[in-house]
Amino acid sequence: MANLILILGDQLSPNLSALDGADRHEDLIVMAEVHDEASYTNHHKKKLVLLFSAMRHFADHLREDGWQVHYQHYHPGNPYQNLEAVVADQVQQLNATQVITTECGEWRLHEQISQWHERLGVPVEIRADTRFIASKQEFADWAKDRKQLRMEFFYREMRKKTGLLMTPEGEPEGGQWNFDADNRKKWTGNPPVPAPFRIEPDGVTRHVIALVEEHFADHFGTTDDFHFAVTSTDAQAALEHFIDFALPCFGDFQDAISDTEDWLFHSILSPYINCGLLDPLAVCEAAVQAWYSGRAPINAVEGFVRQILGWREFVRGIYWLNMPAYAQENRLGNTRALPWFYWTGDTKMRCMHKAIDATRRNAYAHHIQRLMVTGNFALLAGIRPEEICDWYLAVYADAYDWVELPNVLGMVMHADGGYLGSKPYAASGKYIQRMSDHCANCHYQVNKATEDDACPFNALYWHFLDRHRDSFASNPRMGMMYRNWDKQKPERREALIRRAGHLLANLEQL
Ligand code: FAD
Ligand code: DLZ
Repeated sequence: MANLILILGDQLSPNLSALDGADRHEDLIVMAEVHDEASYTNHHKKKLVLLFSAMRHFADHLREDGWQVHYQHYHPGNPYQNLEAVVADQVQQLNATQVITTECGEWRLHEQISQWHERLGVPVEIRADTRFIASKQEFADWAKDRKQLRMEFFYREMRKKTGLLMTPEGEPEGGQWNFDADNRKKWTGNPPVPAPFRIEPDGVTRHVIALVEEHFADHFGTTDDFHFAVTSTDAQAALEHFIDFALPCFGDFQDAISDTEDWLFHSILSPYINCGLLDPLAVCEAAVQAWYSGRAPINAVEGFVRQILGWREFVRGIYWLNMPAYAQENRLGNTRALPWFYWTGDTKMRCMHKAIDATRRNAYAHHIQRLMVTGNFALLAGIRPEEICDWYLAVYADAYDWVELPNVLGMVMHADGGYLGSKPYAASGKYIQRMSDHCANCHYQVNKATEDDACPFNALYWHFLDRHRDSFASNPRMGMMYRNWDKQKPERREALIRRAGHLLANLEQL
């Protein structure tokens, strides 16, 4: 009585619920590199290399551990180019009595798998993904009857649930839930940033790089200098590297942006956490241990834990509570197309060029680049949510719909009407100047707003506020912005709106 156990490309965890109670001798694990998953978006080449190589290593590891594994390597000539076709074929070959899988991370594929029991003619058991700290039901229960969903309050529940950074008396360690106010320093070169963790590609990865170069040549990005970990052992080493060298400064410089350093003090762990090579709770526990043993300060450790225990769990909850309608939201009524320079980096705006160029090279940009540079620009320019969401889904090694969509559509674009965040993260060039050293190297002048060489973020910021006055003027967190706008002379306001109109009509030339 054999079961077929399907493991997806982002389920590379030995403690996966689909494996609970499985029989190494009877059951068959199926993993498959398929065209439909590799091309539902223009995945960055490095993301494809990471996933295919990590999947291959994981399958080898399972075999060494005594499991029977059917693994399909990618080839455009394969007869089965989607997961259903691979599974259907294996169900037949094995004469399987049922299919077991862990719930899929995104709506698109989840919808398909939910219908497999009818299409395959065998029962399909879909188990909860226990790698998340909150179950979907737990989040739904928390959200029920709340007028507003705010990450901070959900995060406190997760702190209490896990006991992370909690005293035996049930109080937050350090006397505060949140040390964000300490985490806004600009980075000016000191302390020096640690070298990023790197693993040189082994034979499997080199083979996959060649495969991606051959069959996915038209995808975004480059495979050059691929140095991601592709096994859980190496991902664990990446975690230790972060804790030893970057975590102590993570908090102080969490919001900083640099003209010369791609990674600063960030962990670069999301690609591993999201595909299952690292367990999110274990990552948080390791950071907390660093605080208890005096190796990192509380503002760094709390800030880091909040991102995973708070934001990561919160956006996943929002996603599953609101899909599929959430993906259609466009409450600000945006209509503009995504400028082509998002794909090329070919823009005179230094901050945008640097963020997009890093994205192209690394399949990575840190949070503040995503939020306050490429995201902020898309918000101010009124880009259609669907287009900017698809860009973010394509270009990052950590991008999956469940985490990308709420971050982009909710946090960045405010397209959900403030459901996820209480106010839009709209900012002028001044913010970028305060947090980075880009502006000194930019073609545009950050201290100007209406002239031909003025930083585009400035006039676009005022235009955004002005055109969305009805949506935001009564938001208490935005009152000051509107008072600043209103107290400017009418001629100045007209000049700003004129300049913004010109910029919006000529986005491609910026
Ligand atoms: P660090 O800065 O070191 O943070 C530690 C960890 O916290 C990350 O590894 C990640 O697991 C978690 N985290 C931090 N912020 C968030 C967040 N807002 N939502 C969920 N998890 C978070 N993250 C993704 O994993 N996939 C995405 O597709 C993604 N798209 C984003 C798009 C936009 C527009 C924005 C503003 C943020 C997005 N994020 C996404 C969140 C965040 O930017 C990345 O998780 C982070 O930059 C990953 O780099 P890191 O591992 O060095 O993170
Ligand atoms: C992202 C991705 C890619 C690029 N390729 C595969 C694949 O070939 N086979 C597979 O099983 N999974 C892949 N994935 C991950 C799935 O798309 C993923 O399970 C969903 O995005 C759900 O989060």
